[in-house]
Amino acid sequence: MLSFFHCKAFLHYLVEFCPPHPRSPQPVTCPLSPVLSRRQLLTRTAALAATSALRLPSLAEVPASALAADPRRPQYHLLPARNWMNDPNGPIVWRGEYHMFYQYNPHAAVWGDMHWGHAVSPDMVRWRHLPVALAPTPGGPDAAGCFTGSALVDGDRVAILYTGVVSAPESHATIRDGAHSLRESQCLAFSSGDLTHWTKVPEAVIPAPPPGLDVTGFRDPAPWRQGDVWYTAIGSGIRGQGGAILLYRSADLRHWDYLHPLYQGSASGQAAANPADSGDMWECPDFFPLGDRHVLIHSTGGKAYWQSGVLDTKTMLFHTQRSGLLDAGAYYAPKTQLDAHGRRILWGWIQERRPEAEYSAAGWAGVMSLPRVLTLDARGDLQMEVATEVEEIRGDEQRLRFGGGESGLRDQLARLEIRNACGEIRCTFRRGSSPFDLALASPGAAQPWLTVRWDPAHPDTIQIEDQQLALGSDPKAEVDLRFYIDGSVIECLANRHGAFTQRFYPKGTGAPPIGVQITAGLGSLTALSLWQMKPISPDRLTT
Ligand code: DQQ
Repeated sequence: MLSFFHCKAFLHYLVEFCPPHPRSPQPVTCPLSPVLSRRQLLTRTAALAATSALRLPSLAEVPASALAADPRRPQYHLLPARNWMNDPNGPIVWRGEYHMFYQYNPHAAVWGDMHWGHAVSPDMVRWRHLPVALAPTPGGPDAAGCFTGSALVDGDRVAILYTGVVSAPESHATIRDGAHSLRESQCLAFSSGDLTHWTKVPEAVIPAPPPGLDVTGFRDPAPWRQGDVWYTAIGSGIRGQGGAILLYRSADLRHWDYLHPLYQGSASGQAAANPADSGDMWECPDFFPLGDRHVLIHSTGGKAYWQSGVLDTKTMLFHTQRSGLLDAGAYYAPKTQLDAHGRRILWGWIQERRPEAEYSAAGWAGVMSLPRVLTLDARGDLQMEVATEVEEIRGDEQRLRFGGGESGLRDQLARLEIRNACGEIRCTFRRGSSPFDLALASPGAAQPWLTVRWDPAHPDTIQIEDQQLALGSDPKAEVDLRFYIDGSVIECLANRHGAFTQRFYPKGTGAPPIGVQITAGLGSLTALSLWQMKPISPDRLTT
Protein backbone atom coordinates (compact mmCIF):
# COMPACT_ATOMS: atom_id res chain seq x y z
CA MET A 1 0.00 0.00 0.00
CA LEU A 2 1.15 3.50 -0.76
CA SER A 3 1.71 5.26 2.55
CA PHE A 4 1.31 8.98 2.89
CA PHE A 5 4.98 9.78 3.16
CA HIS A 6 5.76 7.79 0.06
CA CYS A 7 3.18 9.85 -1.82
CA LYS A 8 4.75 13.02 -0.50
CA ALA A 9 8.24 11.87 -1.38
CA PHE A 10 7.43 11.50 -5.01
CA LEU A 11 5.25 14.56 -5.36
CA HIS A 12 8.30 16.48 -6.42
CA TYR A 13 8.52 14.21 -9.44
CA LEU A 14 5.08 15.46 -10.36
CA VAL A 15 5.31 19.17 -9.91
CA GLU A 16 6.91 21.51 -12.40
CA PHE A 17 8.78 23.93 -10.20
CA CYS A 18 9.40 27.49 -11.24
CA PRO A 19 13.11 28.36 -11.13
CA PRO A 20 13.67 29.43 -7.54
CA HIS A 21 14.54 32.97 -6.58
CA PRO A 22 18.05 32.72 -5.19
CA ARG A 23 17.13 34.28 -1.83
CA SER A 24 13.60 33.36 -0.98
CA PRO A 25 11.86 31.02 -3.35
CA GLN A 26 8.26 30.31 -2.49
CA PRO A 27 7.61 27.24 -0.38
CA VAL A 28 5.98 24.41 -2.22
CA THR A 29 4.53 22.53 0.68
CA CYS A 30 3.87 23.10 4.34
CA PRO A 31 2.14 20.59 6.57
CA LEU A 32 -1.58 21.04 6.78
CA SER A 33 -1.29 24.69 6.05
CA PRO A 34 0.09 25.72 2.71
CA VAL A 35 -0.45 24.86 -0.07
CA LEU A 36 -0.37 26.48 -3.24
CA SER A 37 -1.28 23.38 -5.17
CA ARG A 38 -2.82 20.81 -2.84
CA ARG A 39 -5.71 20.19 -5.17
CA GLN A 40 -3.40 20.00 -8.13
CA LEU A 41 -1.08 17.63 -6.26
CA LEU A 42 -3.96 15.48 -5.14
CA THR A 43 -5.27 15.19 -8.64
CA ARG A 44 -1.88 14.29 -10.01
CA THR A 45 -1.18 11.83 -7.20
CA ALA A 46 -4.51 10.14 -7.65
CA ALA A 47 -3.95 9.92 -11.39
CA LEU A 48 -0.52 8.40 -10.90
CA ALA A 49 -1.65 6.01 -8.20
CA ALA A 50 -4.15 4.69 -10.68
CA THR A 51 -1.36 3.98 -13.16
CA SER A 52 -0.11 0.44 -12.81
CA ALA A 53 3.28 1.31 -14.31
CA LEU A 54 3.94 3.70 -11.46
CA ARG A 55 7.24 3.19 -9.65
CA LEU A 56 8.20 4.90 -6.43
CA PRO A 57 11.41 6.87 -6.45
CA SER A 58 14.12 5.45 -4.22
CA LEU A 59 14.03 6.81 -0.69
CA ALA A 60 17.69 6.04 -0.13
CA GLU A 61 19.06 7.83 2.91
CA VAL A 62 21.43 10.67 2.36
CA PRO A 63 24.67 9.49 4.05
CA ALA A 64 25.66 11.17 7.31
CA SER A 65 28.90 12.28 5.66
CA ALA A 66 26.94 14.23 3.04
CA LEU A 67 24.71 15.79 5.69
CA ALA A 68 27.77 16.74 7.73
CA ALA A 69 29.35 18.37 4.69
CA ASP A 70 26.24 20.27 3.61
CA PRO A 71 27.15 23.96 4.05
CA ARG A 72 23.46 24.91 4.20
CA ARG A 73 22.83 22.85 7.37
CA PRO A 74 22.81 25.12 10.41
CA GLN A 75 25.57 24.59 12.99
CA TYR A 76 24.15 26.18 16.13
CA HIS A 77 20.41 25.70 15.71
CA LEU A 78 18.68 22.48 16.77
CA LEU A 79 17.60 20.17 13.98
CA PRO A 80 17.39 16.39 13.74
CA ALA A 81 20.38 14.47 12.43
CA ARG A 82 18.43 13.80 9.23
CA ASN A 83 14.96 14.00 7.69
CA TRP A 84 12.04 16.30 8.33
CA MET A 85 11.04 18.33 11.38
CA ASN A 86 8.30 20.89 11.89
CA ASP A 87 6.51 22.27 14.97
CA PRO A 88 8.18 22.48 18.39
CA ASN A 89 6.22 20.24 20.75
CA GLY A 90 6.29 20.29 24.52
CA PRO A 91 9.46 22.12 25.50
CA ILE A 92 9.93 21.71 29.27
CA VAL A 93 12.44 21.85 32.06
CA TRP A 94 12.64 18.46 33.75
CA ARG A 95 15.08 17.53 36.49
CA GLY A 96 17.36 20.44 35.63
CA GLU A 97 17.51 19.78 31.88
CA TYR A 98 15.67 21.19 28.90
CA HIS A 99 13.71 18.68 26.86
CA MET A 100 12.55 19.60 23.40
CA PHE A 101 10.13 17.51 21.36
CA TYR A 102 9.21 18.29 17.78
CA GLN A 103 7.17 17.01 14.86
CA TYR A 104 9.41 14.56 13.04
CA ASN A 105 9.25 12.24 10.06
CA PRO A 106 11.91 9.57 10.69
CA HIS A 107 11.64 8.18 7.16
CA ALA A 108 12.09 11.09 4.77
CA ALA A 109 12.89 14.79 4.52
CA VAL A 110 9.27 15.63 3.66
CA TRP A 111 6.25 16.07 5.89
CA GLY A 112 4.38 12.87 6.78
CA ASP A 113 4.18 9.93 9.21
CA MET A 114 4.40 12.27 12.16
CA HIS A 115 6.37 11.17 15.22
CA TRP A 116 7.70 13.17 18.17
CA GLY A 117 11.46 13.70 17.91
CA HIS A 118 13.25 14.38 21.20
CA ALA A 119 16.42 16.21 22.25
CA VAL A 120 17.85 17.29 25.61
CA SER A 121 20.02 20.22 26.57
CA PRO A 122 21.65 21.68 29.69
CA ASP A 123 21.20 25.26 28.46
CA MET A 124 18.73 25.48 25.50
CA VAL A 125 21.72 25.86 23.15
CA ARG A 126 23.75 22.61 23.12
CA TRP A 127 21.56 19.63 22.29
CA ARG A 128 21.84 15.85 22.32
CA HIS A 129 19.37 13.72 20.41
CA LEU A 130 17.35 11.09 22.27
CA PRO A 131 15.26 8.28 20.76
CA VAL A 132 11.92 9.18 19.20
CA ALA A 133 9.43 9.82 22.04
CA LEU A 134 6.10 9.08 20.35
CA ALA A 135 5.32 6.96 17.30
CA PRO A 136 1.89 6.14 15.85
CA THR A 137 0.31 3.03 17.38
CA PRO A 138 -1.37 0.73 14.82
CA GLY A 139 -5.06 0.53 15.68
CA GLY A 140 -4.73 3.36 18.19
CA PRO A 141 -6.21 6.87 18.08
CA ASP A 142 -2.88 8.13 16.67
CA ALA A 143 -2.49 5.36 14.05
CA ALA A 144 -2.02 7.88 11.24
CA GLY A 145 0.18 10.30 13.17
CA CYS A 146 1.16 11.91 16.45
CA PHE A 147 0.52 15.56 15.75
CA THR A 148 1.37 18.61 17.79
CA GLY A 149 0.79 18.96 21.52
CA SER A 150 2.44 19.96 24.77
CA ALA A 151 4.36 18.40 27.64
CA LEU A 152 3.64 19.28 31.24
CA VAL A 153 5.14 18.35 34.56
CA ASP A 154 2.54 16.59 36.72
CA GLY A 155 4.15 15.85 40.09
CA ASP A 156 6.81 13.18 39.66
CA ARG A 157 5.99 12.45 36.05
CA VAL A 158 5.65 14.23 32.73
CA ALA A 159 2.51 14.09 30.63
CA ILE A 160 2.16 14.76 26.93
CA LEU A 161 -1.21 15.92 25.66
CA TYR A 162 -1.17 15.70 21.86
CA THR A 163 -3.35 15.27 18.83
CA GLY A 164 -3.69 11.76 17.41
CA VAL A 165 -5.01 11.33 13.89
CA VAL A 166 -6.63 8.39 12.13
CA SER A 167 -7.76 8.04 8.54
CA ALA A 168 -11.49 8.62 8.30
CA PRO A 169 -14.16 8.99 5.66
CA GLU A 170 -14.84 12.64 4.82
CA SER A 171 -18.13 12.58 6.72
CA HIS A 172 -16.21 11.89 9.96
CA ALA A 173 -13.02 13.78 9.24
CA THR A 174 -11.99 16.93 11.08
CA ILE A 175 -9.19 17.55 8.60
CA ARG A 176 -10.53 17.79 5.07
CA ASP A 177 -8.14 19.95 3.13
CA GLY A 178 -8.29 18.48 -0.33
CA ALA A 179 -5.30 16.21 0.35
CA HIS A 180 -6.13 14.50 3.66
CA SER A 181 -9.19 13.04 5.30
CA LEU A 182 -8.27 12.54 8.96
CA ARG A 183 -10.07 12.51 12.27
CA GLU A 184 -8.36 14.26 15.18
CA SER A 185 -8.66 13.49 18.87
CA GLN A 186 -6.61 14.51 21.91
CA CYS A 187 -4.40 11.81 23.40
CA LEU A 188 -2.37 11.44 26.58
CA ALA A 189 0.94 9.75 27.40
CA PHE A 190 3.10 9.65 30.52
CA SER A 191 6.77 9.22 31.31
CA SER A 192 9.26 9.83 34.09
CA GLY A 193 13.00 9.39 34.60
CA ASP A 194 14.89 10.31 31.45
CA LEU A 195 11.64 10.65 29.44
CA THR A 196 12.71 8.08 26.87
CA HIS A 197 9.86 5.63 27.54
CA TRP A 198 6.30 6.80 27.16
CA THR A 199 3.12 4.99 28.13
CA LYS A 200 0.05 5.99 26.18
CA VAL A 201 -3.46 6.04 27.57
CA PRO A 202 -4.99 3.66 25.00
CA GLU A 203 -8.12 5.68 24.24
CA ALA A 204 -8.24 9.37 23.35
CA VAL A 205 -9.00 11.57 26.36
CA ILE A 206 -10.90 14.08 24.22
CA PRO A 207 -12.23 11.77 21.51
CA ALA A 208 -14.16 14.29 19.42
CA PRO A 209 -14.90 18.00 19.02
CA PRO A 210 -17.76 19.40 21.10
CA PRO A 211 -21.08 17.95 19.91
CA GLY A 212 -23.00 20.31 17.69
CA LEU A 213 -19.95 22.40 16.78
CA ASP A 214 -19.08 22.27 13.07
CA VAL A 215 -15.31 22.66 13.39
CA THR A 216 -12.73 23.35 10.70
CA GLY A 217 -10.08 21.48 12.68
CA PHE A 218 -9.44 20.22 16.20
CA ARG A 219 -5.81 19.94 17.21
CA ASP A 220 -2.68 21.05 19.05
CA PRO A 221 -3.69 21.12 22.75
CA ALA A 222 -1.92 23.66 24.95
CA PRO A 223 -2.66 22.90 28.63
CA TRP A 224 -1.93 24.93 31.76
CA ARG A 225 -2.71 24.64 35.45
CA GLN A 226 -4.72 27.24 37.36
CA GLY A 227 -5.04 26.35 41.06
CA ASP A 228 -6.27 22.76 41.20
CA VAL A 229 -7.69 22.79 37.71
CA TRP A 230 -6.16 21.91 34.36
CA TYR A 231 -7.27 23.87 31.35
CA THR A 232 -6.37 23.27 27.76
CA ALA A 233 -6.71 25.43 24.69
CA ILE A 234 -7.28 23.55 21.43
CA GLY A 235 -6.74 24.99 17.94
CA SER A 236 -9.92 25.03 15.91
CA GLY A 237 -12.36 27.08 13.88
CA ILE A 238 -16.10 27.18 13.55
CA ARG A 239 -17.32 26.78 9.99
CA GLY A 240 -18.60 30.09 8.64
CA GLN A 241 -17.47 31.97 11.77
CA GLY A 242 -13.65 31.86 11.60
CA GLY A 243 -10.71 30.55 13.61
CA ALA A 244 -11.28 29.75 17.27
CA ILE A 245 -9.45 28.53 20.33
CA LEU A 246 -11.60 26.08 22.25
CA LEU A 247 -11.30 25.88 26.03
CA TYR A 248 -11.57 22.67 28.09
CA ARG A 249 -11.24 21.98 31.83
CA SER A 250 -10.13 18.87 33.74
CA ALA A 251 -9.30 17.81 37.29
CA ASP A 252 -7.08 14.89 36.32
CA LEU A 253 -5.91 15.33 32.68
CA ARG A 254 -8.03 12.29 31.68
CA HIS A 255 -11.58 13.63 31.86
CA TRP A 256 -12.20 16.89 30.07
CA ASP A 257 -15.26 19.16 29.89
CA TYR A 258 -15.71 21.60 27.05
CA LEU A 259 -16.40 25.15 28.26
CA HIS A 260 -16.54 27.58 25.32
CA PRO A 261 -14.25 29.34 22.83
CA LEU A 262 -11.53 31.08 24.85
CA TYR A 263 -11.21 33.43 21.91
CA GLN A 264 -12.68 33.59 18.44
CA GLY A 265 -11.60 35.33 15.22
CA SER A 266 -13.88 36.20 12.34
CA ALA A 267 -14.56 34.49 9.05
CA SER A 268 -12.01 35.27 6.34
CA GLY A 269 -14.59 35.14 3.57
CA GLN A 270 -11.97 33.38 1.44
CA ALA A 271 -12.40 30.00 -0.20
CA ALA A 272 -9.50 27.62 0.47
CA ALA A 273 -9.31 23.83 0.37
CA ASN A 274 -7.48 23.98 3.67
CA PRO A 275 -9.09 26.31 6.26
CA ALA A 276 -5.68 26.76 7.91
CA ASP A 277 -4.60 28.55 4.70
CA SER A 278 -7.40 31.09 4.73
CA GLY A 279 -7.24 31.88 8.46
CA ASP A 280 -10.46 29.97 9.22
CA MET A 281 -8.64 27.37 11.32
CA TRP A 282 -6.19 28.44 14.03
CA GLU A 283 -3.40 25.94 14.66
CA CYS A 284 -0.93 25.59 17.51
CA PRO A 285 -2.39 27.85 20.22
CA ASP A 286 -0.37 28.79 23.26
CA PHE A 287 -1.78 30.77 26.20
CA PHE A 288 0.19 32.07 29.17
CA PRO A 289 0.51 34.90 31.69
CA LEU A 290 3.18 37.50 30.90
CA GLY A 291 3.74 40.54 33.13
CA ASP A 292 0.33 41.74 34.26
CA ARG A 293 -1.50 40.32 31.21
CA HIS A 294 -2.07 37.14 29.27
CA VAL A 295 -0.81 36.33 25.78
CA LEU A 296 -2.44 34.11 23.19
CA ILE A 297 -0.43 32.81 20.25
CA HIS A 298 -1.85 31.04 17.22
CA SER A 299 -0.73 30.12 13.72
CA THR A 300 -2.76 30.35 10.54
CA GLY A 301 -2.32 31.26 6.89
CA GLY A 302 1.40 30.49 7.07
CA LYS A 303 2.10 33.05 9.84
CA ALA A 304 2.14 33.11 13.65
CA TYR A 305 0.34 35.86 15.58
CA TRP A 306 0.25 37.13 19.18
CA GLN A 307 -2.44 38.92 21.13
CA SER A 308 -2.04 40.35 24.62
CA GLY A 309 -4.91 41.20 26.92
CA VAL A 310 -6.80 40.18 29.99
CA LEU A 311 -8.08 36.78 31.03
CA ASP A 312 -11.30 37.12 33.00
CA THR A 313 -10.80 34.25 35.43
CA LYS A 314 -14.51 34.19 36.37
CA THR A 315 -15.82 33.78 32.84
CA MET A 316 -12.59 32.27 31.46
CA LEU A 317 -12.85 34.53 28.43
CA PHE A 318 -9.82 36.29 26.98
CA HIS A 319 -10.20 39.99 26.14
CA THR A 320 -7.53 41.06 23.68
CA GLN A 321 -5.98 44.53 23.79
CA ARG A 322 -2.91 44.50 21.50
CA SER A 323 -1.94 42.16 18.67
CA GLY A 324 0.73 41.61 16.06
CA LEU A 325 2.76 39.25 13.90
CA LEU A 326 5.36 37.19 15.78
CA ASP A 327 7.83 37.01 12.92
CA ALA A 328 7.29 38.17 9.36
CA GLY A 329 9.57 35.54 7.77
CA ALA A 330 9.91 31.75 7.75
CA TYR A 331 8.54 31.08 11.22
CA TYR A 332 5.48 29.02 12.17
CA ALA A 333 3.74 27.00 14.87
CA PRO A 334 5.65 28.51 17.82
CA LYS A 335 5.25 27.27 21.36
CA THR A 336 6.50 28.63 24.68
CA GLN A 337 7.78 27.29 27.97
CA LEU A 338 8.96 28.64 31.31
CA ASP A 339 12.69 28.17 31.65
CA ALA A 340 14.63 27.33 34.82
CA HIS A 341 14.72 31.05 35.75
CA GLY A 342 11.01 31.72 35.18
CA ARG A 343 11.53 33.45 31.82
CA ARG A 344 8.95 32.82 29.09
CA ILE A 345 10.81 31.27 26.15
CA LEU A 346 9.46 31.12 22.61
CA TRP A 347 10.48 28.40 20.13
CA GLY A 348 9.39 28.33 16.51
CA TRP A 349 9.66 26.12 13.47
CA ILE A 350 11.88 27.73 10.80
CA GLN A 351 10.40 26.45 7.57
CA GLU A 352 12.21 25.72 4.34
CA ARG A 353 11.82 28.23 1.51
CA ARG A 354 13.18 26.08 -1.31
CA PRO A 355 11.32 23.55 -3.42
CA GLU A 356 10.47 20.20 -1.85
CA ALA A 357 12.57 18.41 -4.48
CA GLU A 358 15.65 20.24 -3.19
CA TYR A 359 15.18 19.69 0.53
CA SER A 360 14.05 16.13 0.02
CA ALA A 361 17.23 15.45 -1.96
CA ALA A 362 19.33 17.23 0.70
CA GLY A 363 17.99 14.74 3.26
CA TRP A 364 16.93 17.31 5.87
CA ALA A 365 14.26 19.98 6.24
CA GLY A 366 13.18 22.34 9.01
CA VAL A 367 15.11 24.03 11.80
CA MET A 368 14.21 24.99 15.38
CA SER A 369 14.57 28.70 16.09
CA LEU A 370 16.89 29.97 18.81
CA PRO A 371 15.22 30.44 22.20
CA ARG A 372 13.63 33.91 22.36
CA VAL A 373 12.79 35.48 25.74
CA LEU A 374 9.37 37.15 25.71
CA THR A 375 8.32 40.26 27.64
CA LEU A 376 5.65 42.92 27.17
CA ASP A 377 6.42 46.61 26.77
CA ALA A 378 4.48 49.36 28.58
CA ARG A 379 1.81 49.34 25.86
CA GLY A 380 1.36 45.60 26.05
CA ASP A 381 3.21 44.85 22.80
CA LEU A 382 5.22 41.65 22.67
CA GLN A 383 9.00 42.01 22.81
CA MET A 384 11.54 39.28 22.24
CA GLU A 385 15.27 38.81 22.41
CA VAL A 386 17.45 35.78 21.95
CA ALA A 387 18.32 34.21 25.31
CA THR A 388 21.71 35.29 26.67
CA GLU A 389 22.74 31.62 26.87
CA VAL A 390 23.39 31.83 23.12
CA GLU A 391 26.21 34.32 23.83
CA GLU A 392 28.15 31.45 25.40
CA ILE A 393 28.93 30.01 21.96
CA ARG A 394 30.31 33.29 20.64
CA GLY A 395 33.93 33.32 19.46
CA ASP A 396 36.07 36.46 19.36
CA GLU A 397 34.42 39.79 18.70
CA GLN A 398 35.29 41.85 15.61
CA ARG A 399 34.26 45.41 16.42
CA LEU A 400 34.09 48.49 14.24
CA ARG A 401 36.30 51.27 15.70
CA PHE A 402 35.04 54.82 15.31
CA GLY A 403 37.21 57.94 14.94
CA GLY A 404 38.86 57.43 11.55
CA GLY A 405 36.22 59.23 9.46
CA GLU A 406 33.92 57.71 6.88
CA SER A 407 36.67 56.28 4.67
CA GLY A 408 38.25 54.62 7.73
CA LEU A 409 34.91 53.08 8.61
CA ARG A 410 34.43 51.83 5.05
CA ASP A 411 37.91 50.21 5.03
CA GLN A 412 37.18 48.43 8.29
CA LEU A 413 33.70 47.36 7.18
CA ALA A 414 35.12 45.79 4.04
CA ARG A 415 37.36 43.59 6.20
CA LEU A 416 34.80 42.43 8.76
CA GLU A 417 33.14 39.16 7.92
CA ILE A 418 31.47 36.07 9.35
CA ARG A 419 33.25 32.97 8.06
CA ASN A 420 31.47 29.79 7.11
CA ALA A 421 28.03 31.47 7.37
CA CYS A 422 28.07 30.86 11.14
CA GLY A 423 27.95 33.98 13.27
CA GLU A 424 26.13 36.80 14.99
CA ILE A 425 26.03 40.48 14.03
CA ARG A 426 24.81 43.36 16.18
CA CYS A 427 24.41 46.87 14.90
CA THR A 428 22.90 50.08 16.26
CA PHE A 429 22.18 53.35 14.48
CA ARG A 430 20.58 56.70 15.34
CA ARG A 431 17.28 57.64 13.80
CA GLY A 432 18.35 60.83 11.97
CA SER A 433 17.08 62.80 9.00
CA SER A 434 18.33 60.49 6.25
CA PRO A 435 17.71 56.81 5.45
CA PHE A 436 19.80 53.91 6.74
CA ASP A 437 20.35 50.96 4.40
CA LEU A 438 22.09 47.76 5.42
CA ALA A 439 22.60 44.48 3.60
CA LEU A 440 24.16 41.16 4.57
CA ALA A 441 26.06 39.91 1.55
CA SER A 442 28.81 37.59 0.34
CA PRO A 443 31.64 38.81 -1.89
CA GLY A 444 30.85 38.19 -5.55
CA ALA A 445 27.21 37.18 -4.92
CA ALA A 446 24.72 38.70 -7.32
CA GLN A 447 22.38 39.80 -4.54
CA PRO A 448 22.55 40.30 -0.78
CA TRP A 449 21.07 37.60 1.46
CA LEU A 450 19.07 40.09 3.53
CA THR A 451 18.26 43.80 3.22
CA VAL A 452 17.19 46.26 5.91
CA ARG A 453 16.00 49.83 5.25
CA TRP A 454 15.00 52.53 7.71
CA ASP A 455 13.36 55.66 6.31
CA PRO A 456 12.87 58.86 8.38
CA ALA A 457 9.47 59.24 6.71
CA HIS A 458 8.35 56.18 8.75
CA PRO A 459 10.50 56.43 11.88
CA ASP A 460 8.57 53.88 13.95
CA THR A 461 8.99 51.05 11.47
CA ILE A 462 11.78 49.27 9.63
CA GLN A 463 11.70 47.41 6.34
CA ILE A 464 13.31 43.97 6.37
CA GLU A 465 13.16 42.42 2.93
CA ASP A 466 9.65 43.38 1.75
CA GLN A 467 8.09 43.57 5.23
CA GLN A 468 7.47 46.76 7.19
CA LEU A 469 7.92 45.96 10.90
CA ALA A 470 7.10 47.99 14.01
CA LEU A 471 10.08 49.19 16.07
CA GLY A 472 8.29 49.67 19.38
CA SER A 473 6.95 52.58 21.33
CA ASP A 474 10.05 54.72 22.05
CA PRO A 475 10.55 56.94 18.99
CA LYS A 476 13.83 58.43 20.24
CA ALA A 477 15.57 55.16 20.86
CA GLU A 478 18.39 54.00 18.64
CA VAL A 479 17.56 51.12 16.37
CA ASP A 480 19.19 47.89 17.53
CA LEU A 481 19.54 45.16 14.90
CA ARG A 482 20.59 41.60 15.73
CA PHE A 483 21.30 38.94 13.12
CA TYR A 484 21.91 35.27 13.85
CA ILE A 485 23.38 33.73 10.70
CA ASP A 486 23.60 29.95 10.45
CA GLY A 487 24.11 27.99 7.21
CA SER A 488 20.86 28.87 5.48
CA VAL A 489 19.06 30.74 8.28
CA ILE A 490 19.18 34.36 9.40
CA GLU A 491 17.09 35.20 12.46
CA CYS A 492 16.81 38.97 12.59
CA LEU A 493 15.38 41.03 15.48
CA ALA A 494 14.88 44.80 15.31
CA ASN A 495 14.53 46.69 18.62
CA ARG A 496 13.11 43.50 20.17
CA HIS A 497 9.81 44.18 18.39
CA GLY A 498 10.19 43.36 14.70
CA ALA A 499 11.33 39.83 13.86
CA PHE A 500 12.09 38.37 10.45
CA THR A 501 13.54 34.90 9.84
CA GLN A 502 15.18 34.58 6.46
CA ARG A 503 16.17 31.46 4.56
CA PHE A 504 18.98 31.73 2.00
CA TYR A 505 20.54 28.94 0.01
CA PRO A 506 24.07 29.63 -1.24
CA LYS A 507 25.08 27.35 -4.08
CA GLY A 508 28.22 25.24 -3.99
CA THR A 509 30.08 23.03 -1.57
CA GLY A 510 31.37 25.63 0.86
CA ALA A 511 29.57 28.11 3.09
CA PRO A 512 30.37 31.67 1.99
CA PRO A 513 31.76 34.44 4.17
CA ILE A 514 29.13 37.05 4.96
CA GLY A 515 29.81 40.74 5.54
CA VAL A 516 27.85 43.92 6.22
CA GLN A 517 27.25 46.57 3.55
CA ILE A 518 25.95 49.96 4.61
CA THR A 519 24.93 51.79 1.47
CA ALA A 520 23.23 54.75 3.17
CA GLY A 521 23.45 56.28 6.63
CA LEU A 522 26.98 55.25 7.63
CA GLY A 523 27.13 58.50 9.64
CA SER A 524 24.25 57.34 11.85
CA LEU A 525 25.95 54.06 12.77
CA THR A 526 26.78 53.94 16.50
CA ALA A 527 28.06 50.36 16.96
CA LEU A 528 28.76 47.25 14.92
CA SER A 529 30.11 43.94 16.20
CA LEU A 530 30.46 40.51 14.64
CA TRP A 531 31.09 37.20 16.36
CA GLN A 532 31.95 33.88 14.83
CA MET A 533 29.68 31.29 16.50
CA LYS A 534 30.96 27.90 17.73
CA PRO A 535 29.10 24.93 16.24
CA ILE A 536 27.14 22.92 18.80
CA SER A 537 28.26 19.62 17.28
CA PRO A 538 31.44 18.59 15.45
CA ASP A 539 29.63 17.32 12.37
CA ARG A 540 26.46 19.39 11.84
CA LEU A 541 24.41 16.40 13.03
CA THR A 542 23.81 17.57 16.63
CA THR A 543 24.90 14.58 18.63
N1 DQQ B 1 1.58 20.70 12.19
C1 DQQ B 1 1.08 19.57 12.93
C2 DQQ B 1 -0.32 19.92 13.31
C3 DQQ B 1 -0.28 21.40 13.34
C4 DQQ B 1 0.56 21.71 12.13
C5 DQQ B 1 1.18 18.35 12.08
C6 DQQ B 1 1.14 23.09 12.14
O1 DQQ B 1 -0.67 19.35 14.56
O2 DQQ B 1 -1.54 21.98 13.30
O3 DQQ B 1 2.52 18.08 11.75
O4 DQQ B 1 2.31 23.17 11.39
